[in-house]
Amino acid sequence: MLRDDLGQPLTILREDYSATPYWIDTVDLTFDLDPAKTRVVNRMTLRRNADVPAQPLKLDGEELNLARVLVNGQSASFRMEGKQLVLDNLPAEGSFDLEIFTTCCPAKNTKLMGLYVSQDAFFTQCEAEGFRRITYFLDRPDVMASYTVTLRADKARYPVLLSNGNRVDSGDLQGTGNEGRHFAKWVDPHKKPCYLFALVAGQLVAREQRITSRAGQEHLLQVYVRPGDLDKTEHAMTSLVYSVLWDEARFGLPLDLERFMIVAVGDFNMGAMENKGLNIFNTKYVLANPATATDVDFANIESVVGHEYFHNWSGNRVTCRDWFQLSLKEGLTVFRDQEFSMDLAGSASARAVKRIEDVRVLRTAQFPEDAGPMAHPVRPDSYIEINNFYTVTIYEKGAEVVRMMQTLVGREGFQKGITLYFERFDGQAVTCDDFAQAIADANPESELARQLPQFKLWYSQAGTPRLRVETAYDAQAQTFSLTFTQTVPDTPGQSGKSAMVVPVTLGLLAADGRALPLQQSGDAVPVAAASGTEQTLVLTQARTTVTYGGVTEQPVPSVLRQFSAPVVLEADDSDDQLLVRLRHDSDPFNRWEAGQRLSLRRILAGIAQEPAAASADGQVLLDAAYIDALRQLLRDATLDAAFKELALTLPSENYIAEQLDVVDPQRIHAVRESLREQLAHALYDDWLHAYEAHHDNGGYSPDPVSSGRRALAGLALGMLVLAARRTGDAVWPGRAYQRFKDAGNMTDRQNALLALLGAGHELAQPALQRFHALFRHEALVIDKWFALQGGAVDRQGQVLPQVRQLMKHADFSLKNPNRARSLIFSYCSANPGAFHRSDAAGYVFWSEQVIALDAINPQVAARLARALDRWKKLAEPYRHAAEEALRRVAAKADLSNDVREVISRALAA
Ligand code: B3K
Ligand code: ZN
Repeated sequence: MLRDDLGQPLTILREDYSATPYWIDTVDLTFDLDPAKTRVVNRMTLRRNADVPAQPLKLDGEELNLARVLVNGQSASFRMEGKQLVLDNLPAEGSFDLEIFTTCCPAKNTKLMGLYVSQDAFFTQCEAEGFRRITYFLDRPDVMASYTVTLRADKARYPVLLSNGNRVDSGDLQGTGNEGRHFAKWVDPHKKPCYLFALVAGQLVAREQRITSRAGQEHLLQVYVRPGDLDKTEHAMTSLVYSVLWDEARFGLPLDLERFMIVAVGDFNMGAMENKGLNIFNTKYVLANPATATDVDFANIESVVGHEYFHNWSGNRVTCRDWFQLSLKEGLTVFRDQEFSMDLAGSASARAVKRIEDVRVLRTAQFPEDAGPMAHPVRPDSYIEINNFYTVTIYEKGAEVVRMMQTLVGREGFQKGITLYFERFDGQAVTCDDFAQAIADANPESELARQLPQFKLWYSQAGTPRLRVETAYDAQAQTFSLTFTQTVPDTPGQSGKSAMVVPVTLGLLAADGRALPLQQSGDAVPVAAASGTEQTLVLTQARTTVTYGGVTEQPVPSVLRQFSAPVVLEADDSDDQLLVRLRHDSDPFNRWEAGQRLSLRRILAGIAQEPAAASADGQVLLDAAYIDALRQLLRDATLDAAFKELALTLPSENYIAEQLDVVDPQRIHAVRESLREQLAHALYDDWLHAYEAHHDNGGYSPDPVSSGRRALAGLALGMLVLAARRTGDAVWPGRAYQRFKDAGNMTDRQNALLALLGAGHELAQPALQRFHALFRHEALVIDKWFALQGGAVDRQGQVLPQVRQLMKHADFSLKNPNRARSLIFSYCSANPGAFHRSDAAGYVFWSEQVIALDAINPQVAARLARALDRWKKLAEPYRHAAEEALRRVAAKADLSNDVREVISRALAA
């Protein structure tokens, strides 16, 4: 077991939760901002929590220099217990004042937690436990206080001084020693946990917009950026305005502040942070114009702006009792931002595209996590470093759990549940159980209410359930039955699991694609929702059979429509059945899924072939039926381009790897590439047609229709350039290069460059050079430039040497998380064909970078450490080499807890 300096176990257990021994009612902070030595005076009023036995006050602190402690104005004695500041003999009755004087050094704060400097401005990041790096405090989310904050700093260097809430005073400082200095005083009208505290100070400019809510309330919205970036703030502001309107319209949740600010910062550990009234964002999720940002960037900005804004209710007004409940706010808020983007997308097809994209993330990132050494329940039972648990399980699987609740109670019922949840818990710090109970209580007649204890297994059981479906058609009796068998796999620390509540939306198709009516016969399986031709069954048993009567012909089942539950569906659909669904399924998600299954089947067959039997590059023979179906889809004038692009994109290498017990990443890469190349040739005329029909997009707009057209044109161009590899044709590479040069927006430009890179064409190099020259002053575009190279298709093992070379580039820095991610993560985590080298050099590189990053920024290092999570599944020689690399990192003496936890779990599992 891992222990701290005092010999205490490092593992924090959910079952050890106990209420806080003290409440902090008010906090008055004064900052004298100086990069080298910032002085913080923290004046608090506290009182004992009468519900728990009297005990000393233990305040958390980290990397602080403590100068003085006063209790009720008198200097007080204190002691240190490890990192905690301990005060005994505090007044037993009533409130008392506590003043703490500390200093810290923001300039040296490379962890980017607490108060730090980025490009000569001050920023904070407190979630989860960064506030203790600013002052001594009860750093836990269930302690909520009213904050007053005074910022004092040099006026010329830090003209803008921001904190949460409303600015109540500002001006120049008087007196000797204060020449050229000014101050601003902020009061936050809402109580909050300290993880939502924020301050910003620096040279910033703002785009502003005033809006009036439905209730007639006026609000000022501001997006702060560095001077020179204002021309990239329009989309973020528009997204913010839509977010405010949407939350009020869909959930009746209004903005509760006069002023709502977003500030962009170039050095940031994650995407963004929902500090009350003062959201701090990675520049990547704020700055965009058509020349610098892709459609994906525009869509991400909309989601992240929405996400952080929605936290204002789901997270800030009602927060988490403890960090084990993280998904209470994150799962719910991801669900809300997904719904927001879908509602904005408009058409049914655009909604489905968003759903497919979300499921793709879940299956390529969360399913592997749930099957690996870091698997944990949506509500974990233990952790060493909470920052390691901001995971796809907490976020994306957590969102699926909320989505299943909505499916079980219906959209209106869910709305009622949300209203009850906020009524019941406003201003409190609560648990996942509280949330589920509120949704159920608002819908007492629902399947959710009936099955609530079992439903909550989604919070406690880790691992992705597998749902097997077997079907039988009785032509004489005209019945069709489906038998579902459910198993939940063992995960580290959890075995022998129970059956879960699984909502399964399904329909039956005739061979010509007609939807068949659904009438259950025999013992009925509960249904959460039904139309004549679609039902949502609620499975609760390890084995369930449902039988439909009056089925006059052998049907094609379409099961798990809209991906109604986060499970692995195992079905033995024939190719013919999948082809019917690919042509006709009325559910776009399952239509797409049918295509993915057909492709996956061919890829897996290619992988299973003896390498010698297949041609050298893992050639898979493609059948005419499959090719024809894809051709029809590509030519179908009734389908949206965005959907076609998704349907014609092969499953990712990571997703393919998940289907296999033993993974040979090179083989997966070779077979997938071979299939891609064959599709490029077999559908050549169709790609040509698609490109011609979609490549001219007129003026730029990031809406779903035009971005879909660009996506399809990009895919088609990639295929045409790829086809030229074998034919030696110079026309398409030349056209791609030309398009790269002339592109009117970043999406088209990057797609053209990717087409050249994907085909390994010699024009990729001059294009990359030109790209750098054009955008050398745009940090976010330079990130793309690094990412394109770290993620490039590896044809001669050239990618790793190139990555090593790029680390020496003047623009590279390990200290900037975006830059580190753009090059190193793109290579180690997103380029399996280049990373898994038989000479182990990729893993050696990984271990070096994990160690180097850990000394700078443990949170970022721990993310990179996860690139080898699934090493046990690797075939030799990869497996052995990966283990060695993990052991090399583990052997390092002074690893952070962050990296130690990830590596030791990987080696233990
Ligand atoms: N709540 C923050 C994430 C904080 C991560 C701390 N390591 C952003 C978000 O989920 O909205
Ligand atoms: Zn969040």
